Amino acid sequence: MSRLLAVVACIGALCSCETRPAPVENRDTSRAPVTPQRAKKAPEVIKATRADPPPKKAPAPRVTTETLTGVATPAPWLKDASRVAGINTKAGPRIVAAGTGWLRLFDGSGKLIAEAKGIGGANVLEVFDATGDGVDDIIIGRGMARGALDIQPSLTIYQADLSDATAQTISLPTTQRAQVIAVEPASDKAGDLWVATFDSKYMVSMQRALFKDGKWNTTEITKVRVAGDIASVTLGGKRVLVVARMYGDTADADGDVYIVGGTQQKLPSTRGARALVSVENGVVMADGWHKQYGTKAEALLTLVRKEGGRWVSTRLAKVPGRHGYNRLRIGDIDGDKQQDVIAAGNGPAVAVTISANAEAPVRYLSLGEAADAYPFDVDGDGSLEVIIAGSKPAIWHRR
Ligand SMILES: [Ca+2]
Ligand SMILES: [Ca+2]
Repeated sequence: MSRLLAVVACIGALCSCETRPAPVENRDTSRAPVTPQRAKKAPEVIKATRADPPPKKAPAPRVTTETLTGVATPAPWLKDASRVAGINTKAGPRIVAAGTGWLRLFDGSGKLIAEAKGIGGANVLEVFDATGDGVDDIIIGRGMARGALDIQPSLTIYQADLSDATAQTISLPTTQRAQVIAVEPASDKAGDLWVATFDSKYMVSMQRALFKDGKWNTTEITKVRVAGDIASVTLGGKRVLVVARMYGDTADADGDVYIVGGTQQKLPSTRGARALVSVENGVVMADGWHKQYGTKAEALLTLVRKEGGRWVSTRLAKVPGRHGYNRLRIGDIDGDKQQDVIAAGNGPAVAVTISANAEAPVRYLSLGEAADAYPFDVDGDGSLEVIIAGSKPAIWHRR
């Protein structure tokens, strides 16, 4: 109201002093139509101070395709988790979540079942039988995080009770950059893993970890510059290690995807990839990355399979408005008997049907930023839900 009074007072003052010289800030004083100019402005000001409600804006057209598919039930108990997974135990399905300094097991309702402490941020969280007793294990890789910068990377294998007494630790090399990138089974028998971990700022060390005589031993296979992910792929009955790179050997070179060892056979990709996940005879990759991610990067999801001795690439989706995913999982989340790829790490979690025939629609599973998304039958009814970590943690259910 004081502003209205000031405006009215000002207008009144202008009317009473038409002959007053133009203000000094007006450069062309000789031609400055001081009064008409001000008078022209005045009605606008008065109109704006009326009590009338502002004209209603037409609703903005909904151009986004980010329509939630299914129901994302909020799971506030997953707050601060950066990695999530699921494990079937004798007591039922359990949700596994990891954050900086902690690893927790929940039932489907969010009740805390068990907790283990650990040092550092959660880089990697996987569930498979690493030790060969026929029971799934929880494998967690930890590295530096806010408040834990000066630490060594670690890889720990827990049983589902999360007890330290039964946990196994795989020693990782001392490094300048404590960050575990990925862990994958290296063969069909347990106690044999591939582990990718940063060795220095840009170099990644590929390790083979073997469990023998009650302990884990690691051997370095090779070093790879800026690897983003690895996958363990079975081709013709033999398991091979595939590595994805976001950059090439020089600062300006594009990344690539190739089989480690032998002739380093390349898989087709668009400028390398940030994430990989194994499928039958190949991988799904998150490619399209570019260091100028604001303008040149594309968030692609691409199926690359070996067929008749050659690599065949099929684009599954290009997600609008995103620059690339770094977490991929596989599962048939809609029950149509076709596997879906679930991607996270850049905006909401999305799912796309894996079809070798055509691009498929992108389906949004969450709101907010999804740091991780893991398909798992949380309630044990035979259909998959998706556990989502991030700014709006949730359990996605299909409708
Ligand atoms: Ca499906
Ligand atoms: Ca279910």
